[in-house]
Parts: sequence; structure tokens; C-alpha cells
Amino acid sequence: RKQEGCTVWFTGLSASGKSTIACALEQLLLQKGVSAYRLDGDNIRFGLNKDLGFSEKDRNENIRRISEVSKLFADSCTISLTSFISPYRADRDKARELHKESGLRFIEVFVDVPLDVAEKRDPKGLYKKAREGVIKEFTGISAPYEAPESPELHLRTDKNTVEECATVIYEYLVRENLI
Ligand code: GGZ
Repeated sequence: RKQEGCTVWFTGLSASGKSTIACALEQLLLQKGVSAYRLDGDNIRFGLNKDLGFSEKDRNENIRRISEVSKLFADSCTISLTSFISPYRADRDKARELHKESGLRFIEVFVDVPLDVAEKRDPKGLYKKAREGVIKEFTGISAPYEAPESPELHLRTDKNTVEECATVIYEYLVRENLI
């Protein structure tokens, strides 16, 4: 059976673990010979979207473009893994709608962690800068994060390991006949 292609859409705070889980899932998929591709800040915000910042309007446009690109990968029978904060529910819903119009599955994965845990992790020191006011409009501190109401999967990265989280998604894809 030919692989169908879909988008696995990670959403969550900075330092919640989105990219780390996406990497682990990509490894699991590639090991099994399943085509997968990751979209994240490194290949999108420094390229296609380098004209965009972090205002509400720019985040809307960031997510709109990513939705379109992810849809193209999904349409090419790849498992597209997107890891962006995507803080606005309406933007994520539009991404879902866009996939639906093309008959493509969209799996929203809420990478949930309490703000204080993300802030303690602070791998890049961005939360500290946000608290000091050096970075404005920082998600969770001075800009909103609208948590998903009915994501396909809800992961807690303070309670489960990266491998466990990746496996939960992998098993979901198997169960749903997507791989
Ligand atoms: C949130 C910011 C900000 C502000 C820079 N708010 O932990 P990181 O560093 O590696 O991931 C964050 C990334 C967020 O970009 P996204 O494209 O995922 O955001 S959105 O979906 O909201 O458009 C963080 C860094 O960029 N970063 N400034 N103000 N995160």
C-alpha cells in the first residue's frame, strides 16, 4: 500500500519539546522506511519566512505559509512534521481546514508543559530575556498561547520522556493506517 502522506502539527510553548519530539519521531519513521520531513524554525524562519517577526500579524502569516508548505509535503505522500509554537487557535484551525479541503489528514499534537517548567529549562535564555523585557511579545510571558481544545494527541513532556512521546505518535499513525 502506498503511503498516504499527512501533517503532524506540533504546537506548544517555547522549550516545550516540540522539535526534540519531532526529531525522535522522524528517526522512528525513517528507520521503518517511511518518508518524513521536518519543518521548523531553522529551515523556515531563516529562509522562506525570514521577513517575519513575532507580532500577532507576522505569526499569523508565518503559520499560514507553513500550513501551505506542509500541505504540499503531505500531498507528496510524505509525513510532514511541523514544529512551531502556533499560538493562535484560529491559525491552527485554518491549517486543519486547508488539509481537509485537499483530503489530507492533519494530526494536531499538543506538546504540553507547565510554563514554569519551560521557563526553568530555558535552553536559549529567552524566557529570562522576556522577563527582563529585552524580548517583547514572548509567548507565555507577554504574548498569548491558546491551548488546543481537542487535539488528536496531548503529550506532557514533564511526565514522559522524548522517546515515549515519539512512540505515542508513531503508534497513533499506525492505528490510523497512515503508515
Ligand atoms: C516566542 C520566540 C520569540 C517570541 C524568538 N515569542 O525556543 P525557540 O526560540 O527555539 O523557539 C521559539 C521560536 C518561535 O518561533 P515560531 O515560528 O515557532 O513561533 S510562532 O509559531 O508563534 O510564529 C523561540 C524563538 O523563536 N522566539 N522570539 N517573541 N518565541
